[in-house]
Amino acid sequence: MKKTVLFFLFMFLFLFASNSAFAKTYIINLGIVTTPKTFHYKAAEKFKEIVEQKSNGNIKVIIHHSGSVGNETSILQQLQMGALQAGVITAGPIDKIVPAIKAIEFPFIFDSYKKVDSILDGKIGRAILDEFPKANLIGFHFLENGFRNLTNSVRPVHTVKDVKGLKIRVMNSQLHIAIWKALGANPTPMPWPIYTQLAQHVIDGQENPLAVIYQYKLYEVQKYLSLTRHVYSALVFVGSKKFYDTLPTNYQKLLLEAAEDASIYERGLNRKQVAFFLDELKKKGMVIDEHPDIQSFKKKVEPLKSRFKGSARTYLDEILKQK
Ligand code: EAX
Repeated sequence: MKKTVLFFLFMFLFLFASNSAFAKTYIINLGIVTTPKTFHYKAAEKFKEIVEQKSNGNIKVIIHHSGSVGNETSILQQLQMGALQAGVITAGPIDKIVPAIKAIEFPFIFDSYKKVDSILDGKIGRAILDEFPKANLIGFHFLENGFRNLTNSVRPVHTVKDVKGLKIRVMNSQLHIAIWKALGANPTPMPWPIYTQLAQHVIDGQENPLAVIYQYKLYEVQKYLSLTRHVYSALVFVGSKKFYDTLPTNYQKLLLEAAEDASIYERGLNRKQVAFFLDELKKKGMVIDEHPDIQSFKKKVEPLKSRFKGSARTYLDEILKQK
């Protein structure tokens, strides 16, 4: 009799322990480098809300913001090792480990949100996200930082000639360094944030979407803004493959869907406010060139295409073909 009870007890514990989907709880440490004011954070917050609700609290998401767990390059490394489980990361610094993503970072290839969405949510976007596992990462979904614009504290920039010699902070990416070299600047890669370096004139300028320029009060230290919209800056919901592979499939699916919903939500929110940020930056007294001579910029970066190899080249060619 005793033996039977023990047997059932053992079987129960065995089943309970092996059926992790119904017993086990998980923690997702999610890293971002920006503050709670930003769209990166709003997306992370939405993701947390959806994941915790749909998993009945069995998956808990902890958001580490403002670079408290390191810069974007470091977050990516921690995701590869499994020390962090998720992040909302700018495409720029991802290109070192997922080179295919360079295709969407090429200057002046997007002129509308319609094209952005059709590429990023279409076949090419999918193909790029599918290359993340090779780097021990999961590419959950694309969301949005926005079109990047140039600011500086030295002079108004209307044509590419005005860029000459400006010391511009760029993201940690060979492509972004190459772009600004081609434009005639003196590019310096630095991790975000960079307010102090701008205030102390270690650098003359930087480039980011209007939301970031406003939320980080860069108008206090940058007089000139040119609406160059030179690069569409995507963000990516990135996961740790090491962690993801330990999850039961229903939870893997849940994370994918939550990242998608949070991304769509964030893009809508972000796009609605672009005009507001431009207005605010005007009110703050920035000198704004709303129609810089984009053709002069385009000509300088065109030759960079020839440096693109492999899938980055294939995807870039396809993007250029699409209207
Ligand atoms: O996600 O480093 C950067 O310039 C990024 O655009 C951003 O502000 C951080």
